[in-house]
Amino acid sequence: MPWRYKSPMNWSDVTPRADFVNRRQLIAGAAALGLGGPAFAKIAAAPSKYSTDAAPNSLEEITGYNNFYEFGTRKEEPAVNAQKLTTDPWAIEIGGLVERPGTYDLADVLAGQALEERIYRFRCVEAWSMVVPWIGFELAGLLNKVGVQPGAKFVSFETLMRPEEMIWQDYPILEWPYREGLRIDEAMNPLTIMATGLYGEEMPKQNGAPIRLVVPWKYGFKSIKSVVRIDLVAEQPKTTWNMMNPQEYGFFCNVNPTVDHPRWSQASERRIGSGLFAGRQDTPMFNGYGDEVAALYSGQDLAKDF
Ligand SMILES: Nc1nc2c(c(=O)[nH]1)N[C@H]1C(S)=C(S)[C@@H](COP(=O)(O)O)O[C@H]1N2
Ligand SMILES: [Mo]
Repeated sequence: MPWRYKSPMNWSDVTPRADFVNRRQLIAGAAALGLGGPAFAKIAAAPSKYSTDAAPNSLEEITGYNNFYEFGTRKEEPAVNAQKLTTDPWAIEIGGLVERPGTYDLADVLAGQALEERIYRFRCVEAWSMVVPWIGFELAGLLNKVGVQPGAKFVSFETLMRPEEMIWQDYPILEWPYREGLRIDEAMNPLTIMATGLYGEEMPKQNGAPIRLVVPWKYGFKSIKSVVRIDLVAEQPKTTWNMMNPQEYGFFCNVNPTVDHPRWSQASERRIGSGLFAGRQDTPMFNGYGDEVAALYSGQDLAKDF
């Protein structure tokens, strides 16, 4: 655990939902009056029925305790090392079995997509969790824009490869670039978003600026950061952690308290931070999103397809 969490924080150090909501209203009000200076939010996003009522973690927690191996393996390293990353200009190459393949500038990727705030539970395979107020849009909107061909059964994603800025890409701690994948029905589920910000502001670099995937019913490592390539493919794509250790990390990686990691239990989780709801709690199936996603896996043995 990083130093930050060794000294207990005060209740006032976290951002309870009520304060957060007030802050958003303040921001909206300031924007309406034309007062929105650079210190205020740049992103307007609609609320969503998919958001949890759980209190979000503080901005400090979300941006200070990260997994982003391109910038180091210790939780406090990305906050420092990722500041080097150049995120403008940014483009995503979209290819494979699509009607309109091409290299899309970030502005083109965002064009026509409705940004929403999605306050999601986020559960890492390492058995810690947070609640994050993401800003993003449904991946389905982007896939429909580029046109999915009938033969496409999976979507694969890749992170930027840039060792000059991503200092750990010079070392073979993972097989670079970081890559992830989803089945097409998972990719099209309305819970699956491409996130461009959090807490009403642009995505912090350590959280995967300028655009990253968020799949809230799967372990956090599926939510690939700083995406530069998306391919629609017919076969199940290679994914980083599965390539690294297929015994420990499957392709699906659905949050499942009944299937333990070979080296630790997945039955419970440690909520990061020291807010009212911090501490250990039971992990729900599909991270609590079963109503939305359980049907995707009917007929599958999730102990085998872990
Ligand atoms: N490119 C890339 N994406 C990544 C990772 C990574 O190391 N590199 N780590 C994953 C893991 S293990 C987790 S838990 C989440 C962490 O996201 P957060 O730092 O925004 O909480 O990012 C995921 N996406
Ligand atoms: Mo993770």
